Amino acid sequence: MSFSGILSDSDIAAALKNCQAADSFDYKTFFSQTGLKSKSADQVKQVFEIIDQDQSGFVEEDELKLFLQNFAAGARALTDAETKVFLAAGDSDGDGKIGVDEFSALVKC
Ligand SMILES: [Ca+2]
Repeated sequence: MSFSGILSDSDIAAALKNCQAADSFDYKTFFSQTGLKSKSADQVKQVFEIIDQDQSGFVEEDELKLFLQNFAAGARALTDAETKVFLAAGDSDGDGKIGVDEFSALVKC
């Protein structure tokens, strides 16, 4: 598991279970339940680097859509509506993608 040493498997499982239904994903709840919210800046950065699958330095909309699959391979994709809300929440400079600073701020909000 790519998040081993950062997040606990049981916290991840509980957070994923809570957003199994389409359009039930809430990033604040998810960051809180996975324990990510209380992690150090370095650990949040490590998580960002996993989510940024093509290592472009940004999490783009297509990567955000598959956000949950970083936590469990069998997790669902986010719906278009969830992806848009998530992106809008994180993209504070309006460039259409989420940088590491934006991600860190979003996790802590
Ligand atoms: Ca990327």
